[in-house]
Amino acid sequence: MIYQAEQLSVTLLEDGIAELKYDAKGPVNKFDQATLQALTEAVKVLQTNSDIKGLIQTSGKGAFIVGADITEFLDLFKLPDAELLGWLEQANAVFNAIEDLPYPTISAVNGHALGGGCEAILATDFRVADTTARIGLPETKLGIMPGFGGTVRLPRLIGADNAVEWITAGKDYKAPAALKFGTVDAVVAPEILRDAALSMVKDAIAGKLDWQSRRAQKQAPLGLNKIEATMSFSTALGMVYAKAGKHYPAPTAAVKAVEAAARMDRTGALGVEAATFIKLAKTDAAQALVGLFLSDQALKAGAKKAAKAGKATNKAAVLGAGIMGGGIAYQSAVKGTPVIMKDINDAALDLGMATASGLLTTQLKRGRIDGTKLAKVISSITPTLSYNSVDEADIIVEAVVENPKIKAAVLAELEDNVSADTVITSNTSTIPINVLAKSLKRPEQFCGMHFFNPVHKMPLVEIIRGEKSSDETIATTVAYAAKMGKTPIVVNDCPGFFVNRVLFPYFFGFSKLIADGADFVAVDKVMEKQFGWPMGPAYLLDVVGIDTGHHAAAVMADGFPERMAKTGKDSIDVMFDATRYGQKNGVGFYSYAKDRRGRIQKTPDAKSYELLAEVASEKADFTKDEIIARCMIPMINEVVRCLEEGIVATPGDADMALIYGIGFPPFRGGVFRYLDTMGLDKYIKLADSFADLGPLYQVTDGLRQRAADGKTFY
Ligand code: T1G
Repeated sequence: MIYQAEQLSVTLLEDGIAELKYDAKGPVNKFDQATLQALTEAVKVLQTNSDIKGLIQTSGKGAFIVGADITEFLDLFKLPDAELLGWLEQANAVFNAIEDLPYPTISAVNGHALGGGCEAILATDFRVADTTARIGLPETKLGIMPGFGGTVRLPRLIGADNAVEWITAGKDYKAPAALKFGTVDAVVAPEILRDAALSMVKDAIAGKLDWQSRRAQKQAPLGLNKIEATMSFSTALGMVYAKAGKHYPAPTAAVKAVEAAARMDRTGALGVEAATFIKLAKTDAAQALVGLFLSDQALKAGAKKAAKAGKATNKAAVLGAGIMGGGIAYQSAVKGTPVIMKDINDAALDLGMATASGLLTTQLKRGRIDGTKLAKVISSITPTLSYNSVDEADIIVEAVVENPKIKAAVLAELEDNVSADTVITSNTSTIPINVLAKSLKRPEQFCGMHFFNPVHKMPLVEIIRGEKSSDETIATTVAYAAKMGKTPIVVNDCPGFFVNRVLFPYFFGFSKLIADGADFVAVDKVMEKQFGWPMGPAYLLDVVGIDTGHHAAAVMADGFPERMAKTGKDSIDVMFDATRYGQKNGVGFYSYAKDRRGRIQKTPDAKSYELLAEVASEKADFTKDEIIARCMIPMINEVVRCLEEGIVATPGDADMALIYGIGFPPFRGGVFRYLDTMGLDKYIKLADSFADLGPLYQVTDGLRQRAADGKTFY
């Protein structure tokens, strides 16, 4: 061993080959500041030890390096530009030094080599990967871009167009794809990875591999002339902008940086990269997206803890084989938990099985699963009309119709047919868990499990803790949801739980806007294009279903009469009374028809305007800011109330639930990050200017106090 630190070591092997091995104490190798410091020192040894003739760069863990340490980012990004530049320059100095070592260098890549981890392997002359490798530059997903030379070295290695694809998509590539692009030079089985790297470096030392010209090519400016460059980059820029949109500046900034640096030498190109990185690091989008990564990690950690505290689910059961039941059964089975699907009639079971097999067939057609897997998953769903086998399940999800009486009866009957330690959950979207628990003898074994439609696509599952739910019941349910590949978020019981409780005030804000003469198409456009929602409120109501929305609105009005009680007929009632239930029956605010490719298209419908005239005053124009404020303030205030009342545990939980449950624009980071970014004082002033619109616009005393204390949420 010629250098040893906590995170990495350098060993001199036979034949003058040095091995730089990353093997940190924690679960992954990452470039935190301490590792960068250790690498800086290790590289001095590599530069000065005259016995070294070649280098292999390896990892002692199941993955290579996951990149820079994201947990350091929020503090780093707040630093003055010069200090942030210092961080980038330290990494660049050390990667340049590796690239300039006076002997051949090879990386042996296993598992994830992401971000800075990918950039570390780009610094060596060659790369050999094993079949577990996943290589990529995910930085743009965090609202930033590669900062340790990725935008400089990757284009020079695989061409500007390919590099732009890698950098802007932010995804990671499996070893064969990386080989095809030329990011790695060879792919081998994991058992022989190190030997393959050793053999390559020996070949290079022996002059059988021309590492010098390889290196020279990687360091030279891109061989594009100005016209070629302009043409290829402007096409890429157009495509990237069309996909990322104005709210996500990182992908387009990255393309511009690659373009600007294309004909520069390494120093100049790294300078362009660093300057662009610093600009992006200071954007609200970067703060929000990095924050979301951290909140997501906190949720994952919670799910891991739950898996230890709760009971393992080896078999599950779903009661009620409708669209939701079928979707839940599919999701359970496809992620490896066999599931019993019980209903009271064959037709319903057929529908549930058809839902599951339809989803599997789509996966098969897309090449994501093969026929064997399809057969295995289908055979792990057992349809049944009787309770006989239901007791085999460790956890049961009740998903019968959303009717309190029917659910109560089904739950009571179910409890009598299962053993005392079975966990029972209800997939209800509106009925309080404490109400349903009353029909059970063992309410401590019961909680809510609110899936979102379509189950296979929506990442969130709200786990609702009733007054009597035990900690073990919650832990078992959280662990099962995580096993299903979902993000479980635990909330306390209240009407609408968390997501619907905050969504309906937003719909009420929308309805009031319509009543005051706004055009629903214009509102949707502003909420989509300006605010960034995937769907505006009218469109979302159509997708949720006006009948469902109408029912939930009544539940919310009942639950929170002081703020949400009806003051008269509103736009949702108008659509409901006209049996315009939205996408499900082809007409709602919009009308829906399939286009030639079979995709459902919406068009504004004159009939809607005619009907809405009953509740709307004369057409009035609202500014974009007014539209956003009038829709968002009721939601924001309700989210704040939920935190103050302990319905959600943390701002991070709330923000993730909003993003995963209803598509709150990620670049805004959720309601609490949005408030922090805007400034609480500014928000309160804004909300107060709309206070005459009613109690939904009243800011809580808690928020005023927080603002007065100068506190933020994060
Ligand atoms: N920073 C800090 N911790 C990280 C991390 C990272 N980059 N990546 C993973 N972890 C921790 C994670 O918190 C967890 O810790 C453990 O590793 C396992 O992760 C300058 C700017 C790698 C695909 O964006 O996508 O380099 O909870 O539970 O599901 O250009 O983590 O066990 O204590 O998620 O198998 C670019 C982000 C940074 C990669 C593994 N890198 N990570 O997923 O396990 S920007 C990324 C992931 C950068 C330079 C720049 C995933 C994963 P603990 P896990 P997993």
